[in-house]
Parts: sequence; C-alpha cells; structure tokens
Amino acid sequence: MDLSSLPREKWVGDDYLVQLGGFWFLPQFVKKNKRVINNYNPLPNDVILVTFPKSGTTWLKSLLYSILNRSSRHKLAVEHPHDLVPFLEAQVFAEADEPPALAAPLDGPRLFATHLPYQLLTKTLDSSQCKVIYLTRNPKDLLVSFWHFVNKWNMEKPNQSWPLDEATDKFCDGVIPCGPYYDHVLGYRELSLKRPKNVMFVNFEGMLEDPHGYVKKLGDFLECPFEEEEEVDDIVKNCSFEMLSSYDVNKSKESTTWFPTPYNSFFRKGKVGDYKNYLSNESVQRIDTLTKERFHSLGFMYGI
Ligand code: PAP
Repeated sequence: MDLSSLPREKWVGDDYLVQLGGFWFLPQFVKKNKRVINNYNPLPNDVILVTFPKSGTTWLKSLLYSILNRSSRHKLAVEHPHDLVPFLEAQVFAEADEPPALAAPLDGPRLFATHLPYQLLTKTLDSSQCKVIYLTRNPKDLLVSFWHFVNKWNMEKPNQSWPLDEATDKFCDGVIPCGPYYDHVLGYRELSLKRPKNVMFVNFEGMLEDPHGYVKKLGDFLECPFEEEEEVDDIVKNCSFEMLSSYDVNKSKESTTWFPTPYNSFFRKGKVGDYKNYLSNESVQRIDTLTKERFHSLGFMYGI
C-alpha cells in the first residue's frame, strides 16, 4: 500500500503519523489496520474490547479474560494480558489477511481487542451481533499516561524525548495515534446508545471506584453471570494493579513481539487524577474547554 498518498503530520521528534479515514496512526499500523477493516468478519459470539490507547486496556483485558475463562484465569500470573488477549491490528492481522488465530474455538467466545475507531469499523460491527465493550478514560489522565508511555518507548532513541507541552498541543489537535480522542469516544458512545444489547460503554474511573459491580455487570452483559460473590471478588483482586504488576511477566523489561516497548510499560500507577502532578493550570483549562465543547455540549457529562 502506498502511504505517500495519505496525509501525514509530524509527531514526536522525527516520527510522523499518517491519516486514514480521518484518524491518525503510526505508519507501521496502516497496512495492519486495513487488513482488519477489510478482512475481519466477527463471529456472532466474538467479544471485542475497544479502547483509545492508555484508557486501561491492559486492566480490562485481564478482567474480561478472567470473566470468560474462569477456570484458566490463573494464566494471568504467567502470561501478559496483551498476549492472552491479542489486538486485532497489532497481533491477529499483523501478518496475514486470513490468520490462523481466527479459527473458531471449541470452548466459548473468542476475545480480541482493538484501538480502531468505530468510524473505520462501521461495516464490520454493524453487520455483526458480536459484543463490544468500549472503555474510556478522562482525557487529562489519558494524556499523561500516553506521554509517559511514549517517552518510555523512545528512551533508546537520541533526541526523541517528548515535552509535555508538545504532547498537550498534539492531543488537543487530535494528532496522536488513533486520535482524535474525542471522535473515537463519541463514535462508540453513539453506537452504545443505538445498540445497548451489543455495545457496553464503561469508564476507567467508574471501574476503579466499583470494580466488583462492574465485573458483575460485565458478566451479565456477556451472558455469563456470576453465581458466587467470592468469585467476583477473586477476579477483582487478581486483576488489581498491585497483583498484576507484581508478576515477573508484567515486570519484564523485554520488548513485546508486536510493539517496540517493554512488557512493564503497561503498568505505571493505575490511578485517577495523576494529571494534577503534571499538567499546568493552563493545560488543564485548555483540555477542559475542549471536553465541554466536544462532550458536554452533547449531554455527555464526562471527562472533567
Ligand atoms: P494500551 O492501551 O497501550 O494497551 P493501557 O493498558 O490502556 O495501554 O494503559 C496503561 C494504563 O493502565 C496505565 O495508566 P497510568 O499510566 O495512568 O498508570 C497503567 O498503569 C494502567 N493500568 C494497568 N493495569 C492496571 C490495573 N490493573 N488497574 C488499573 N490501572 C491499570
């Protein structure tokens, strides 16, 4: 595929992003994204976790894996959540149009994740009865988490550190991988309002406040409700930041096979409100103004 025909924007240091269907992506993901868009036909019982990067993907991958695979949930102690629940674009369709990972399993639904926006998956999702869980996170914590993550993955490259002010500008302009953030969130929010039986919309802050309640709701939504409260508690505990980040596999400094970043870069703090330690008052106001314009004006009172 000829990337030179697509719009591009400078991003971090010498790196640039490429625009596909109104959203920005790392150039190495464009072909992979197109493979998903053109070739992924969800089975009616597929479960897809969708997130904007840094919304809490790793956590919800662990929870969903545990909810759907209750008897093998101990695997989380030895396998990274990103290896247990593969990304469609980065792992499943990374190399081929018809990947072997798509073989229908004998036991239960397939569980995948993606960062692709609804606007690019409209045909795929509208023609399927699969279940989608969309996780969002407040834009200020998400930006700070993104900024840390990018600096960690660029650590090896000289002169590639990303100043926070620059990251804030890029975030507000929407020029960030999978961005614009606001369009990404709104696409799935609308879909969840239109098809509540198939699409569940959750947020990081709510889940952190009441993980027990959310695990039960997720079990109901996925049509595998819990019979015992202890089992719910056990899943919540096993997927907590403290527990997951204590496992060797998640502490590993080794790079993942599908992205040039270490396994441990998916665990930092896992808190709400960490932006207060980093963003200036000006940046907070700027993002809040945008959030009011893009979310609150539609009656979606989230993100501040
Ligand atoms: P991804 O979209 O690139 O896969 P993602 O997992 O969404 O990344 O982002 C990592 C964030 O989730 C980190 O947030 P922070 O930078 O603000 O700390 C990470 O710490 C947080 N996280 C990972 N595991 C958990 C968990 N079990 N509970 C809560 N937060 C978690």
